[in-house]
Amino acid sequence: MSIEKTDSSYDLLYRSFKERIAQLETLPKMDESNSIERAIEEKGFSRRDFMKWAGMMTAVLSLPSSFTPLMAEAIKVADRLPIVWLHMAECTGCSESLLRSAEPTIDSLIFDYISLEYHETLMAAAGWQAEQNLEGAIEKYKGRYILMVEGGIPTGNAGAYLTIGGHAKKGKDIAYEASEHAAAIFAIGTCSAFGGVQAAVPNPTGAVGLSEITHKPVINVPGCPPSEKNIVGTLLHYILYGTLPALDAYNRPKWAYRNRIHDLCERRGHFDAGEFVEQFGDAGAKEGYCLYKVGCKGPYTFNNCSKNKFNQGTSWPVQVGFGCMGCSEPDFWDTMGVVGEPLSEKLYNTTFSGMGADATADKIGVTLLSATVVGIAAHAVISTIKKPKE
Ligand code: FSX
Ligand code: SF4
Ligand code: F3S
Repeated sequence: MSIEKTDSSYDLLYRSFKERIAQLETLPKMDESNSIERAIEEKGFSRRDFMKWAGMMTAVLSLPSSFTPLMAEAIKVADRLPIVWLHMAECTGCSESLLRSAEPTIDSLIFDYISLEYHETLMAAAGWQAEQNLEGAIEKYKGRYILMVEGGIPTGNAGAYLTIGGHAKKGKDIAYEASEHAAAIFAIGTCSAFGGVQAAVPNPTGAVGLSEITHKPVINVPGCPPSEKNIVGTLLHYILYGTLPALDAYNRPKWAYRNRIHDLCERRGHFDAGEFVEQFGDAGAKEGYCLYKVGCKGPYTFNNCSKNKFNQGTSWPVQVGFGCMGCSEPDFWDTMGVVGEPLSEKLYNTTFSGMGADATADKIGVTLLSATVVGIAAHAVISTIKKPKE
């Protein structure tokens, strides 16, 4: 059940955000020579661009537009929070999704601006020095730093499949130790949230998600990769609220993952009308018809891709005509069936463990899921009968 916020509850929220920002402002800046205004100017953005971005992030976090100035204030204090960003077993696509755009974006600029005390892709240090930096950051900012982890964590062979640095420390031990003293923990990407591609059957390295390594609460920000808005939004949410966001059954923030891809899809009208792409490149594809029959897993996937999009907000999988692969769902490599084929055809003789893929992210149940899949498949079949191919 969703609770409508009243004007007075927004007033209260506004005041509590203001207090939280004021509190963070009392903390020392990590780098006195840096400021968000300067970073914006240096990258050629105007104040107007920045406020537009703040407005967009306000909407992403489902707050009213009157909160936009507060959002701009919140990002200014982001450099007071030290961040430790660890890499485990993965492709680094999560960092890359934020950093490697054709032109600098405000999101990538925020990534430069926040205080990344330790980030293996970005830092100059290597080997012994890198290890020392990590230990130093953990010690110095004990209980204050935000831990962001990218990648699945191998546990097989006592964790020996992932050893890092001069002391050959195991990834699982590094992740555990860093989690122990963190103020908040975010698992960035499907690998860190649920194990990801390296955890796919037969999972030779015994890779698991971060939440299986630490006993502390982990906020999962899945996607392979997740959108930069969901990464930056998770940080902004923490800055503003100072608490964990409302989470779904898989510890994903509801503000980002409460809706199904299918329900926010621009091709949904075609699904309902029974207009499907039957084969990549056919006449239906040119008309922008629904991609269900060519393997779109949007009906079983929770994410906000159609709203945020990727590559500077230019596009997302369904828009380019490929469909959703279900990349923000646990074990999607195993449970979402063959890429390019509808899931329904595979469901009846497989054990589907992809819970959470039903009408709401809170309802878990294979039975419910099966009913949905059967319903969707039946709709696709009936639509074909009703609409004979031209
Ligand atoms: Fe995994 Fe991130 Fe996919 Fe890659 O590092 S979520 S393989 S995009 O990059 O962890
Ligand atoms: Fe969109 Fe895929 Fe749903 Fe079709 S099946 S409406 S393309 S999400
Ligand atoms: Fe992933 Fe599907 Fe979005 S494949 S990027 S959740 S559209």
